[in-house]
Amino acid sequence: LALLAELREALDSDDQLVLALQPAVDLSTGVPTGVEALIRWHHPRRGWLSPMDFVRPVEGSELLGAFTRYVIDKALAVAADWARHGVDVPISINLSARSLLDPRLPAEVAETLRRHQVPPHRLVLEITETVMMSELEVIDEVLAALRSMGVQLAVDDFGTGFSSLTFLTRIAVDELKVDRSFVMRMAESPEAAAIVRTTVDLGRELGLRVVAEGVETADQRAVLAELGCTAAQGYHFFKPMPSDKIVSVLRSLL
Ligand code: G
Ligand code: G
Ligand code: MN
Ligand code: NA
Repeated sequence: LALLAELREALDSDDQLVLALQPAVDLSTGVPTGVEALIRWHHPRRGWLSPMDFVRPVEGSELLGAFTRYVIDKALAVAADWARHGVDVPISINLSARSLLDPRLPAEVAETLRRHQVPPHRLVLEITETVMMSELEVIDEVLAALRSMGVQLAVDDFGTGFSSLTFLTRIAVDELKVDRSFVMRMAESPEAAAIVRTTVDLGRELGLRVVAEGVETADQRAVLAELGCTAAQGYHFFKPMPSDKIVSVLRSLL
């Protein structure tokens, strides 16, 4: 595939694949609780591409390992830069399911943390529920190894996995991210509101952070506060922004 050949070049060129950064904030104080890294590709001919345009093909290719290492390296470089500016919020990255099948991942993460001198707890790996539900032993082992290093785990798109919650008893996680589909419908749909409330309660009960995603309006923010949710992310607070903008934004909020 031409796209994959071009991506291989992009991974070498170092200036085409960039991270957009979106803070999540504490709903009562406005202080950032973390920042999510979202990859974008500045393609030499096609302009800006969204991860929707290329992550799928990468996941099915032999480039996945190199791509995952690239994202981890860039994100930890960003975290190291923040530390130099006295900013110490955690950075979250989105991991493809298949990258968790690689038993070398924990050692690669450990090496990258050391190289950038970033403490492991500053890194949050976002994983979708579907991944965590798969019974594959190697995924459990990879996640357990990462967590025992001190890296944090978040369940992304929580509530969209159409299945049991048993994975929460199998794999210790630190954070649940309420999928934006529930946040969007919360005001009209009692079901969506109940799911958000239940997730917030579950998080409190299990001692996990809960972050509501995709908050676009002040009304949604108010409903979340009523439901007891303490942290949120979305265009209402910040759109994903370039790495050269974020330090000043974070410093102004901390
Ligand atoms: O950033 P949003 O722009 O459109 O991201 C779309 C989707 O791509 C989301 O599901 C998000 O989790 C995913 N995504 C964003 N960045 C990365 C990345 O670095 N790696 C992987 N595997 N997925 C990503
Ligand atoms: O799957 P994941 O939750 O990682 O996807 C995050 C996606 O949501 C990214 O594409 C990001 O750009 C997008 N996003 C972030 N905030 C908002 C928001 O307030 N509204 C919408 N519609 N999308 C958002
Ligand atoms: Mn995410
Ligand atoms: Na999500």
